[in-house]
Amino acid sequence: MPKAVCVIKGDVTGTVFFEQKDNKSPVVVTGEVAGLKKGKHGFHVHEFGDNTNGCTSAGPHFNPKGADHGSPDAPVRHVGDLGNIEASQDDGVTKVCIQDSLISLLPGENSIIGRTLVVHADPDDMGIGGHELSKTTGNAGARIGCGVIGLAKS
Ligand SMILES: [Cu+2]
Ligand SMILES: [Zn+2]
Repeated sequence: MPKAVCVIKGDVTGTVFFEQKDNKSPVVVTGEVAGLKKGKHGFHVHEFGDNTNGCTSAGPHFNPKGADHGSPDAPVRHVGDLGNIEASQDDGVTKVCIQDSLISLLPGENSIIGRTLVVHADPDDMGIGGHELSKTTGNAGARIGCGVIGLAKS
């Protein structure tokens, strides 16, 4: 059973774990992010596992099909669109608990291994906010923490 892990660094910090039983099963994403402001924060897999210039070098949302940005449960979305995580208070610890059927830990077009997980300052509007950035980034604002997703011991 493939497993992966991501250590998030930046203005916020955290550790996020990924597990997938097999190629027909969703990826289960769990973990914690500390230091968020109260509210929703965009949570995405970005294309590159490159953090040489901080989270900026991770590039755009992971989008192998060239689709529009959307919510995780929408028929049209980027593979990397995992929606939001929500902090219930300022500067607390926010639990991550997501299941996603599009991302994969196995080799193939949708594999997220070696790419970057990014946490944003603002809510992801799921592509429907009417902002000029809604269809590309969900207008989620600055990248306040990120880390490369790597294989973990299974
Ligand atoms: Cu993002
Ligand atoms: Zn997206």
